[in-house]
Amino acid sequence: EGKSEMIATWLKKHRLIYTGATRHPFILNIRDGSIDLSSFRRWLAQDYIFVRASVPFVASILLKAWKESDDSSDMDLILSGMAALNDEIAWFKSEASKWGVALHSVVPHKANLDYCRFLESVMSPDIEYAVAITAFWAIEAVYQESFAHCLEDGSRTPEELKETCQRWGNTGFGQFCRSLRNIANRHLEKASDDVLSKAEVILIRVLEHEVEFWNMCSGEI
Ligand code: HMH
Repeated sequence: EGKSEMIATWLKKHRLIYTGATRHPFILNIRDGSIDLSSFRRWLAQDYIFVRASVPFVASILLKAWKESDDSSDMDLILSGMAALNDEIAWFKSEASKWGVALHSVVPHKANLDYCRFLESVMSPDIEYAVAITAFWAIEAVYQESFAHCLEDGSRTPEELKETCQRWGNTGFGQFCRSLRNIANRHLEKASDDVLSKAEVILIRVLEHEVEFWNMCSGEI
């Protein structure tokens, strides 16, 4: 069994759910300009909560990299991801004030709570580095692919949403995701079959949570 490009193998195998997460109607509606601004505000408020929950998650991956990785450049990349979260939190605060969204009074919806609980489960010391870094890659890759799609030629993304799309759709973030994917592939290559099957399950869980997250933002609640 070839283990050299596990992520590519899994993306082929789970193409349908991957496309469901990266080409969700929420994103397609941004791209075609028909997005309901109340959906966008809901996304902004809920994602702020998710991004805050990502800080300890990424910290847990940093800790696993420090303990388990044979390559010190893994830590550098994960640290740059943490620094980006710091920027992102500041960006959410200023964006929220632009849109009149009161971040301190946001109540997390169920899909968000479920996703944050999932993040917390992956933080457990029992979860192997190869599994956790696969989850981290998938979480970031969905946003990168989704928002980059809103900036492609032919998209009709509203002017006031372009900055948001740039945050995750820019080429620097694309490179960050490719580096994460390379790290994940390198560790999966050395992983046991047991770890491999855990990583594949985690990948599918991430994609399902991403779809539920977009559904929540699109919904009328
Ligand atoms: C729900 N998934 C969700 N929010 C995000 N900000 C990202 C992924 C990317 O960090």
